[in-house]
Amino acid sequence: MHCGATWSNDRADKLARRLPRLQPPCYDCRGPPGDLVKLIQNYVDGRFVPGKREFADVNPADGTVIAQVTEADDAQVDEAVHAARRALRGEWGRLGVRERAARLHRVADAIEKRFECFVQAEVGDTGKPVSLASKLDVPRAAANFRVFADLVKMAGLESFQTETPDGTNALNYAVRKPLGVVGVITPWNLPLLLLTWKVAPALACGNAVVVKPSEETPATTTLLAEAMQDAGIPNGVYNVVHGFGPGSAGEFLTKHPDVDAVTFTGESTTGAAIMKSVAPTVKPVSFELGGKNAAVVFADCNFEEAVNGLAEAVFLNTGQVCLCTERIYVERKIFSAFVEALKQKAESLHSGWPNDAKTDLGPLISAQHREKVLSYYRLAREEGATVVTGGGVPKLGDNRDNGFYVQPTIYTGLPESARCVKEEIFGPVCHITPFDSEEEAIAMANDTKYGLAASIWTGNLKRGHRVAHQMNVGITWVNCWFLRDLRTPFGGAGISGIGREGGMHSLNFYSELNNVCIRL
Ligand code: NAD
Ligand code: 6OD
Repeated sequence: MHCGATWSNDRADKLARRLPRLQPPCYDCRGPPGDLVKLIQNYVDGRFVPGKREFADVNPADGTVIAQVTEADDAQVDEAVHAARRALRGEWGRLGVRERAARLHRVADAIEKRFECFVQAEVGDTGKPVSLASKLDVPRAAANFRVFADLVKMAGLESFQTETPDGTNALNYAVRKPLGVVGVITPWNLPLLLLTWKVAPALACGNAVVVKPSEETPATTTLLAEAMQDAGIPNGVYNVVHGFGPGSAGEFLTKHPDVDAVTFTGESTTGAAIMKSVAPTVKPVSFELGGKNAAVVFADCNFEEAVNGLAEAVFLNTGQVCLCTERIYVERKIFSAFVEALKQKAESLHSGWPNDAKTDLGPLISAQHREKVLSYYRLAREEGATVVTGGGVPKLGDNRDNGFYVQPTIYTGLPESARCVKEEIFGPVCHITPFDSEEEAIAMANDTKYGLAASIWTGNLKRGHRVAHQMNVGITWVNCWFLRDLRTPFGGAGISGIGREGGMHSLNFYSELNNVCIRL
C-alpha cells in the first residue's frame, strides 16, 4: 500500500534511500541510549524539563510501555508561554523574512538528517507501518518547512492607490506581522505531519509556538525540538508541553490569556470545547476537525483504479486519517462486482509488525480507541448490516495479540440513517451503498453534518467537474485521493472545521495584517 500525498511515491522512495540511516534511539530527551523505558520531557525555553507527574507512552502493536512522559502542569504551561513571548522580543522578533526562511530550510535539513530516528519514533508511538512513516509522515514534515519557507519569501501583499470623490489621493498597503504566541494542539494519527503543517507556517510568519501533542504520540514532537536546536531556532520559539485535554496542558494552553491564537486538529467535539475555552480571551482559531467522507463510484470509471484507490482511501493508516473514506456509493450496475473486488483487497492486507516492510495494516492507536471501533462493529450488526468481510479482532499468534489490531471491515445493507453511516468511526471500515442516478448519489454523499473530503470516480471528466462542484466539502478528488499541492486551501465545511490552511491561507491565519493608509 502506498500514499500519493503531495508528490509521487517514486520521489519519496528516492529521498528515503538517499538519507542517512541513523540508529535509534538518537534523541537526548529520552535519556541515555539503552534505557528500556525512556523519559520524554517537556521542552521549554530551549531546555528539556521534567514535570511533577508522568504518564505512559504505549506501543500499540503489542501494548508495551515504551516511555514515560512528563505531564506539564499549569505553571509549566505558563512558563512555556512566557518563554515564547520573550523569544518574540529577542533575536527571533528582529530577524528578516529571508533569514527566517533560511532557518526553516535548516529545520527541514535537520529532520532529513535524523530521518530514521523520526521514522522509528513515529512507528513506536503509532504502530503505523514503517513504509508509511518513511513515505508519508517524515518526508511531509520536511516538505512542510520547505514549502512555507519559500512561500513566505514570495508572498506579496495588497496595495491600492485610492482617489476619493473630493480628489484626495491615498496609498493603502498591508504589512504582515506575527500574531504572537500561537498554541498548537495536535492529534495522534499523523503526529509529525500535522504538527509541522501548523508549526512551519506559524514560524514562517514570525510567531513563537507552544505545542501540545496528543498524549498518545509525544515522541516526534519532542524530537523536533532537537531539529530546531540544530537549525538555530532561538530558545523559546518552539516549546512543547505534554499532557491531556481537559484539566491538563491542553486546557491550560487554550485558556491562557497570553496565548494569541489557537490552531487545532482533532475531533469536532474537542473543537467545540476549545471554542468555549478561548471565548473569554477572544482568540482567533483555526480548526481541522473530523470527517465522514464519501466516495461516489460511477459505472464508467476505470474499475481497477477505483478499487485500488478506494482500498487505499479506506484502509491507509488503518483508517485513521481524517480524509479516509467511510461511505462508498456505487452505481448499481457495478455494485456487486465492486463489493467483491474491495473485499478481496481488504482480505489481502497484511496486519503485520510495524517494522516489517511487508506490513499494510498496523494496529489502532490505543485499547480505548479499539473499543470505540469495535463498538461500531457490534452496532453495525445490531443495525442490520451485512458483514462482507471482517468485523472483529484478528488472531495473530504472537505478542501482537496484546496490541490493538482490528480486522479491515466492509459492510453493506444499512439504511442511510444508521449511526454507522452517520458517525465518524476512524478505523479500517466502510459501508457501501448502491445508487441509480447522479442526483441520488450527490444527495446521499452530502447528507452529513461533516464536510471534509469526497472523491468521485468516473471516466467522464465533464461529470467529474459537475459532481465535484456539488460536494459540500473542503476538498474533492476526481479519480484520486490524498493528492494535493500544499499551496492550495485545506479545511472542512460543516462540523469538519473552521477556516482554511495551506499556502497563503496559512500565512493569512498566522499573521496580523496592518493596513497602512498614507495620504498622498
Ligand atoms: P482529539 O480531539 O481527541 O484530541 C486532539 C488533541 O486535542 C489532543 O492533543 C488532545 O489531548 C487535545 N484535547 C482534547 N481535549 C481537549 C480540550 N478540552 N482542550 C484542549 N485540548 C484538548 O482527537 P484525536 O482522537 O487525537 O484525533 C482523531 C480525530 O482528529 C478524528 O476526529 C479525526 O477526524 C480528527 N482529525 C482531523 C484532521 C483534519 O485535518 N481535519 C486531521 C487529523 C485528525
Ligand atoms: O495533508 C495535510 O496537510 C493534512 N492536513 C492532512 C490531514 C489528514 C488527516 O488526518
